[in-house]
Amino acid sequence: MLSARIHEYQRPLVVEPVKMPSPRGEGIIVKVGGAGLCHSDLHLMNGEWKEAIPLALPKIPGHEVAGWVEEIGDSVPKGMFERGDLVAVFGGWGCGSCQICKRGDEQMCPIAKWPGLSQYDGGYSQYIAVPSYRFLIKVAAGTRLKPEELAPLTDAGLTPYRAIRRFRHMLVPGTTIAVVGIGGLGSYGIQYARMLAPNSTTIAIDRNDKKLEFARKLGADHAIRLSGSTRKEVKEITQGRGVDVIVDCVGAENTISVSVGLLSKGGVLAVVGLFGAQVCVPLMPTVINEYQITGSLWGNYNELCEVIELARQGKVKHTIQTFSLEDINDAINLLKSGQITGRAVITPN
Ligand code: FEH
Ligand code: ZN
Ligand code: ZN
Repeated sequence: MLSARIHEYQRPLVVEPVKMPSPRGEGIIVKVGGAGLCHSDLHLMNGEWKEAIPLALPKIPGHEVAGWVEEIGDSVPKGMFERGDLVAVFGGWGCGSCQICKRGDEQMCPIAKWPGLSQYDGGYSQYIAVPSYRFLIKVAAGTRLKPEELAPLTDAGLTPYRAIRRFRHMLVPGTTIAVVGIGGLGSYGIQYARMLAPNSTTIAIDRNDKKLEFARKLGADHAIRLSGSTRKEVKEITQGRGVDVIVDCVGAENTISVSVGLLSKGGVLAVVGLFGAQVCVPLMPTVINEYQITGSLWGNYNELCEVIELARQGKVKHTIQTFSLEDINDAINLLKSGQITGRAVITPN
């Protein structure tokens, strides 16, 4: 099969033939229909995460995957999957037995493995070996969702969903939610803000005017530029109250520090982006205003089912740019230089 692999950090991926995997036990081989390109892949390929996520190279990255069942392992319960089924790959490969997995958050399992971000190869390949059928979500036959639309839902379309869903109880009428960074995650984030908090005001924040325009099209009530005057503009929009829930899809040191300055009393800053290395916030305002600063990791299996259901109902707008596997390094360069609107998706088959 043809795959794109990291051979050396800070070098382009090498597109080359690799031995096709065979299904083992409860595993399933999926023919990749789409694999979304994530900023996490850029950090990984750049070697920035080599201590946190040590990889044996060469490695096929790609953790946002959908496609069709190709081969089924012997221990997969009979009748559960058929060859050709359209499936989304849930990327938090937990042990299934620990308390965190049992409570449903397999993406947070202490020994979770993620495709392309662990010893398992990912989806920038014609085929991916998924170690268990438990990590597949079958998409009902007859839905109009294409694998290249489904793939980004498993990460970019899932991560902001979890973050907003966790704090939706705070988003009563008269409140405000802001999404910082209108890239792959943020473009879904704006849509979920409108869906899950229809009576709150939605603000999109980005430094790029084109992305702000895009956010308005996706339903943001306000789209404002990340700059020295962001705080003043947000104060005006919220009549001095500040923002109740902020989802920072960038996670850079400056987006975090700007975001903290926008919070309402008791407001939540949920950081989902991983651009920076530290969260540094001023202590006094954090304590006296009871800010809640939290991380939010990806999403769980059930949340992914909910996201896919919203998409099946036609409620999610997909903005994707597809690239062949041979052109993956072009897609990577476009993502690096901020020239992708929505998600770049590799379509290897
Ligand atoms: C990164 C590293 C490890 C787990 C999950 C992640 C997410 O950012 C994937 O997008
Ligand atoms: Zn990702
Ligand atoms: Zn576990």
